[in-house]
Amino acid sequence: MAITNRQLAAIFADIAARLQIQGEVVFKTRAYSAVAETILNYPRPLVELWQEGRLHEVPGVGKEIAKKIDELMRTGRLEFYERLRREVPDGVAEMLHVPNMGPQRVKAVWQQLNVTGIDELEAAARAGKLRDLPKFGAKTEEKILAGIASFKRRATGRMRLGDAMPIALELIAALRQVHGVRQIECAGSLRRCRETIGDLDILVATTNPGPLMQTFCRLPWVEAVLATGETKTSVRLDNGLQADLRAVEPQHWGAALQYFTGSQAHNIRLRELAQRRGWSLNEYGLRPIPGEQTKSGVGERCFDNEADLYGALGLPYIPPELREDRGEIEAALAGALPRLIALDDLQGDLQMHTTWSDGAADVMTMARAALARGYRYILITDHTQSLAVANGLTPERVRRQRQEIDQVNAQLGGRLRVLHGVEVEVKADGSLDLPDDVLAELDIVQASLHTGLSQPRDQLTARALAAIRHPQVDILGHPSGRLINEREGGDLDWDLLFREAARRRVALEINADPARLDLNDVLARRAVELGCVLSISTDAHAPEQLGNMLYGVGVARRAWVSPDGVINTWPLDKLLSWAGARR
Ligand code: DGT
Ligand code: CA
Ligand code: CA
Ligand code: ZN
Repeated sequence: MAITNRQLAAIFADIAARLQIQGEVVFKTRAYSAVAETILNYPRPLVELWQEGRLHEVPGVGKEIAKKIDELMRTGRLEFYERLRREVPDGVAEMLHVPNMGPQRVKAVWQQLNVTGIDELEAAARAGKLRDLPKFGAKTEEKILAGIASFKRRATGRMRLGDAMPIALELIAALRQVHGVRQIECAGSLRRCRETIGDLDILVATTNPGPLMQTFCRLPWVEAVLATGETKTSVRLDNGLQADLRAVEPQHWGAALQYFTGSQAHNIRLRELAQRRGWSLNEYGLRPIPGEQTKSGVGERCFDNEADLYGALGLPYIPPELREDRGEIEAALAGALPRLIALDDLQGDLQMHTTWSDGAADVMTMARAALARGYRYILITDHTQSLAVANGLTPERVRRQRQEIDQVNAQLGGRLRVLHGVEVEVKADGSLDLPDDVLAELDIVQASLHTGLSQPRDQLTARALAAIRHPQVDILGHPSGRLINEREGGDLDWDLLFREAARRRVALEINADPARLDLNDVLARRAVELGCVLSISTDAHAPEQLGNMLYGVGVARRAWVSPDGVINTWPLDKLLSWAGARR
């Protein structure tokens, strides 16, 4: 098969990139990237010029490059390129596509931290490992994380909640200072805690919108102002996300916040309900429909808070996470809204890693961080032996880790209980990666699938079922294995799995890592419907990642989950007797 111009151009562009990372002199790398550009835009297929012996007519194609094109046309491969690919791995070259990662930075993280791909780069940045490299610093680390978020967003046009939330909070903190601001909140999908965000919608109640709009345009995260007016401004942020700022008068705050929180589907249902009661509903409030008799008399009604608006329509307050038209309005009318779980309900975190496997901190550091969050217990769940890339635990190391955990518990003097667990690999045949007697010594065992996720449905389901039927397994971790914007989850027979988990009282995890959020909202709701208990855990690989819990709670709220069905809201003795009852 003939090589197309596009393929040729891609090879030369890639050669340029890898040479740059190696530190090759600029004029050489420029020659390759320039010729790539030329070939991509060349009006005739180069294979024809090659056949005619006229490659030298292509601008930028000198002797060296002509020889390489000839080798590619004749053999379909280029030895020079193959060698370069061995020297600079694909994952390393790919990092060059991340905004804010130039060749020198790629080289530095690769050679000094042994980072060989974008996911590892993200993990290193989150664990604070980049800031200490020469010429990096905390600011650069932050910029690289923004670059990764922007890179990953290209797949779907939507950004992960965990990438959007921190910047939204920073924007809000900055704008809150502006004179005249009474209320400020993020509306839209972020407030509803969707797993990905299309754009940010910031809403402000103010008597003085002018200075607010000006301040917004000048914030350091703003890369471009797309449109600006008296009460609305749209900008593009440096991570590629669009942010809309709207200002409303304080008396319209409630109606506006409700309107701009959405979802659109929820709002449509709410407007229908209002109409049946003789009102028209918009972002300013309720207005009587002319000629119709309204229940509450006449005149327009403004709302300075959302609850009053819902109340005026005969409804209890509906939390934003439920506003997806998934039965919440019917439930509200019937007085059957669930009491949703909140961050404060959690007494512990049941999945985290330490330096015993691929975590960044030791047991004591994680325990102190958990104590600072007000937790009563944590479960340490390091990886097991077959996950060699993560330095997984052998039986012997599990037992040594136990000694360290006992020491930490002794030092903590009962303020926090550190439980000993593992995140045991479910192997390709459904068996577990540690012997039963080792698992039996642990307080709580979490099982996870990290490999073979593309197996056919029957096989994958059988593996997951085998795991939850194992007498020592208490929790199934990140059950689908999906990575948002990166990898689809496994194809499982969910109902079958959920029914079995419910029967065995094995918990299913909502993994709060913003890249996972697994189970997702829809599956978690189904699991609860079928009688399952859940755990919500961060899977933290560094102490600050314990703070990701809010994303997991967001998913649980979107799944209509109440606290009593979540095992880490339980007191320690209840948790341990639940685990003990299965063995
Ligand atoms: P996103 O940005 O795709 O993640 O999702 P949302 O829900 O944030 O959507 P967005 O930003 O287009 O609009 C924010 C909210 O404003 C939306 O949830 C409901 C409300 N809204 C915006 N435009 C309309 C509209 O044309 N009709 C209705 N009913 N509501 C709208
Ligand atoms: Ca939005
Ligand atoms: Ca918007
Ligand atoms: Zn790990």
